[in-house]
Amino acid sequence: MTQVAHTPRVFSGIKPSGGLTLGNYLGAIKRWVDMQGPDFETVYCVVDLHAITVWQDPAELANATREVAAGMLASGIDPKGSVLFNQAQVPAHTQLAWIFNCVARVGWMNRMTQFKDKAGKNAEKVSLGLYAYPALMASDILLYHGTHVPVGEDQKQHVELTRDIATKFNHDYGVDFFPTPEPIIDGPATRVMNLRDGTKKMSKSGESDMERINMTDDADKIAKKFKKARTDPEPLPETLDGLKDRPEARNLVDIFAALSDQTPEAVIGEYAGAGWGKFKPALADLAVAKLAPISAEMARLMNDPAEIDRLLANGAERAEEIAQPILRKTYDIVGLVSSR
Ligand code: AQP
Repeated sequence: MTQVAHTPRVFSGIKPSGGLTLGNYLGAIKRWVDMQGPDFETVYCVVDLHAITVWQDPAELANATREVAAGMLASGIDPKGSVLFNQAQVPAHTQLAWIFNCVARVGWMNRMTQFKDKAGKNAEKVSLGLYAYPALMASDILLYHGTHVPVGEDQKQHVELTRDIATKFNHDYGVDFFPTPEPIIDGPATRVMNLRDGTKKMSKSGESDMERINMTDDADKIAKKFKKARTDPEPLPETLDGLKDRPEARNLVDIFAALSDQTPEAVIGEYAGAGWGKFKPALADLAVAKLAPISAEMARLMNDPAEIDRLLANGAERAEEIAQPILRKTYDIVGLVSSR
């Protein structure tokens, strides 16, 4: 049995576990926008079922789901060219996830560093869903026979697990059905770090609002957060090598590079020898120039939630058209009788 033949297909998603951050934008959405076009079919998902692996207030979850969709649209995801939807509206994700729960091994899950980080000392008390989440993520990707998965560095291990699940499924059932997708992790901002601690990544759900730039922050907030961002007393070096062991400084240079579509080397070339008093305001101005039009468009879209819901429903229908034949074939392969 051969793999379903199709144009290379991109799949990626974002959890509506809070508002979007600059990390989500630079590490994911901005790159998703760039991948739209003739080379790929692009499928982008608000992965709401992943969000509930930790407690979410229902009203806030519904709002965040629409806001993440609005952020994607405002950043340039084209709902006609790309398939844009929320995961809960396509039940095939959870149907395939169950099969993958039965393919993945407990030992594989135990190696997932994100689970260890999130569960911490509380591993006995977190939800079973948080533990099984990588199998649902494998289902998200493989349900569309996704071949390319643009993600931030933090998701690399989960895409590798997806490859292991695809390989084991194909091997166990003696088929060549699921592709082994490639993680696409490129550009200067694959791991945007926390503004108060350059060794931790910037997260939606981090403790302090000062540690992240939210896509909805206004110009004053952005300027204040960059001004207060932790750095060291040294000016910017002459070469990128000089940023080794200076994680906070490196992070700000990488953010500048990603926002201005330059390499970090080019940024250092321009700002060699500059102090933070010069670099931080320039970075804040750049961030405001890039983010202000997006947040204005997000606000406009959020004024008409019915329109967002209509777009998500339309995307879900298109997603289902791709997903259903793949799920049906998977049932056949596994021997699950599906006679209606
Ligand atoms: N700091 C980051 N730098 C680069 N990329 C990032 N991504 C997230 N944070 C950064 C990328 O954004 C995509 C969506 O991620 P997600 O929201 O589904 O999950 P996450 O990585 O767990 O994001 P958060 O913000 O850290 O959420 P919480 O705090 O709720 O766990 C992915 O491609 C991710 O790599």
